[in-house]
Amino acid sequence: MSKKIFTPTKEFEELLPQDYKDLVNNGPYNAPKTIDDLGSFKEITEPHPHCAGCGVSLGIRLGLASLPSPEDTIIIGTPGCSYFALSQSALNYSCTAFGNQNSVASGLKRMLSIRYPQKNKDVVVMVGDGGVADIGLDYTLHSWFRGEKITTVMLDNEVYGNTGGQESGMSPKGKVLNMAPAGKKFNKIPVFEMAKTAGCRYAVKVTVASPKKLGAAIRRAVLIAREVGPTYVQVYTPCPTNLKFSPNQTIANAKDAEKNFYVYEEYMTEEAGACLSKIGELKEKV
Ligand SMILES: Cc1ncc(C[n+]2csc(CCOP(=O)(O)OP(=O)(O)O)c2C)c(N)n1
Ligand SMILES: [Mg+2]
Repeated sequence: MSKKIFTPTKEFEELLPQDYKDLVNNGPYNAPKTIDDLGSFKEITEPHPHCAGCGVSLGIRLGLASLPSPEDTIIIGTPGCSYFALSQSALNYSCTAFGNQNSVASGLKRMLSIRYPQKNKDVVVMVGDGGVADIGLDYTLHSWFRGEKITTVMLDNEVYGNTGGQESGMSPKGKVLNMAPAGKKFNKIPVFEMAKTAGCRYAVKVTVASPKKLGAAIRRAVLIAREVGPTYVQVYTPCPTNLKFSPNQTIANAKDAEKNFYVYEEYMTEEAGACLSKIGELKEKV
């Protein structure tokens, strides 16, 4: 997509809402931004109806601000809380039936590679933990086995947030939730470890309490997916509503998690590392 597509004709310029004008004049399209630029440009995300202190919406905001080429990115989602922010963002977005996001993303990526062989068209799956670890697990794993050049981002709030609090495969063992009163019977599914063995060339585990690390992870994951193969970013995005903590404790909660069960981890294959070195992406330590 070139900037021409959303630049209004002179006659309509004054009629457009200020938000739109800001996006055209000071948005991230064709002028990539990073986490460091937040606050100085018009972001892709719009006001959305997420709960106060929502970790998922923070993860989305930081993630979208880190895309290397938002104008050439398509986000693939699936039902869940993330839908509400992503569907109102100024990006190409498509919501799939629950769970089949990585199949849709695979087909789309292949089609775009044929249609635009000279261009980078980034396909990024951005969905909840239930979407990846439960109903979509087989589709997700198979897209990794097949080596599809897509990025998968899991927004892990450890619950089915959108449907009122059922347990997810990513809920911790013993967790009591609104609709899991007896407590979860088994451990968090090790999707991060599975990503490595299933063929992801790059995988990161990070929380919303480390925006720079999160931003670098998304950027690197997208760049590696372009050149090398599937990539995975698992983001801890705690949910005050369902995990029952005060909305002003989201970052503190995530910081705490970083010290015990959500320790930052970055994995990359040799080929992925070589790809990042070649484009100068490994210079900055994160
Ligand atoms: C095929 C199908 N099954 C079930 C649902 C109902 N459903 C919508 S969102 C959701 C849970 C989403 O949980 P998660 O992926 O963790 O996202 P969150 O809402 O927590 O961000 C479920 C079960 C659906 N929409 N479609
Ligand atoms: Mg969830």
